[in-house]
Amino acid sequence: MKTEITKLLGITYPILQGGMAWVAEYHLAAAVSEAGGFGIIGAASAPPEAVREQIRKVKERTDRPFGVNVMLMNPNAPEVARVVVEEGVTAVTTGAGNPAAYIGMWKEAGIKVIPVVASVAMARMMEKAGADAVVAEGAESGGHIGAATTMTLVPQVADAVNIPVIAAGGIGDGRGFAAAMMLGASGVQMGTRFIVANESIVHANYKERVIKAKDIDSEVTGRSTGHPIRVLRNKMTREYLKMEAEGVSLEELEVLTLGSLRKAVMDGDVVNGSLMAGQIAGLVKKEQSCKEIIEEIMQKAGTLLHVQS
Ligand code: TUI
Repeated sequence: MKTEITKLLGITYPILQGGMAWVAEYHLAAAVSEAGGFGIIGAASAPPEAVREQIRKVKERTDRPFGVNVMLMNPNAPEVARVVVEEGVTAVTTGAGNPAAYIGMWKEAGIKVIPVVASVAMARMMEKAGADAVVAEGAESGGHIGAATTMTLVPQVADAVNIPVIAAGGIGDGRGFAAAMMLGASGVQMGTRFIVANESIVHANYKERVIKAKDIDSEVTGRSTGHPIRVLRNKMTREYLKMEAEGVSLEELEVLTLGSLRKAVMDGDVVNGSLMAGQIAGLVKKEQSCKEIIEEIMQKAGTLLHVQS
């Protein structure tokens, strides 16, 4: 399938893998790119030299295009932004902030820039700043989220900008992919479905929680602190939401969540860990290779979109 996104990135299928903190490391990113999608290393709060190492490891595993997600709330973001230029990747996606300060530098280095946005205003601003495409991410997503849903955000962003739009949030199969294209997207980004990929290094306990999750098993913590994060419900979220409702200080809430994503991903602590996942977790039923996931989605989407046209 050829779209503006496959052309922009030089990939076979317009499926990007979300730059998930701790989860999106080199094994997963390389497997997604090898399967014809666009693998992304999630730099999250990793030190710049660790990001460099991750980039080199992907290059050892695949000659296909891949990218890095720069999480802008990371105090190291300026150094990570430079590492990406020094190492050279096909594209950078950004999250949780405004990447305007880095766009010129990345573009000069020939890197495509694809900010993740959660509003029409931000999408317009990014187009003006020189972005090559945007990911319009709805609040069905896991992790740090905006307010609008994918169904409402994607068509409004598609109408507002002239650069290609990638839909994210709530997409987990060929039906979601086809729906996103109907809303005006030229590609999709998926996170939750790739958490359970064979090649994902996420602890088996976390994968099992995603696979067993039902439609309404996620919660949003941190709405009152300005950092809304979607996670699967557990002891940690119950305590967090209770403390949040009691008006506990941001500092105390941070103590509860500090290192909690690492605990979930690496140690498999599904009780006290932060199990970031999107609302589509209810649809994710089994562990498969990235190749199986991508080919299954493209086959179903191909049938649906063909019938449409
Ligand atoms: O970035 C994400 N999702 C994330 S980042 C993350 S790591 C983290 N861990 C603990 C606390 C906070 C973050 C986990 N999940 N998605 C992309 C995204 N970006 N969603 C929403 C936004 C966004 C929000 C505000 C983009 C731009 C923006 O603009 C604000 C501004 O500066 O104008």
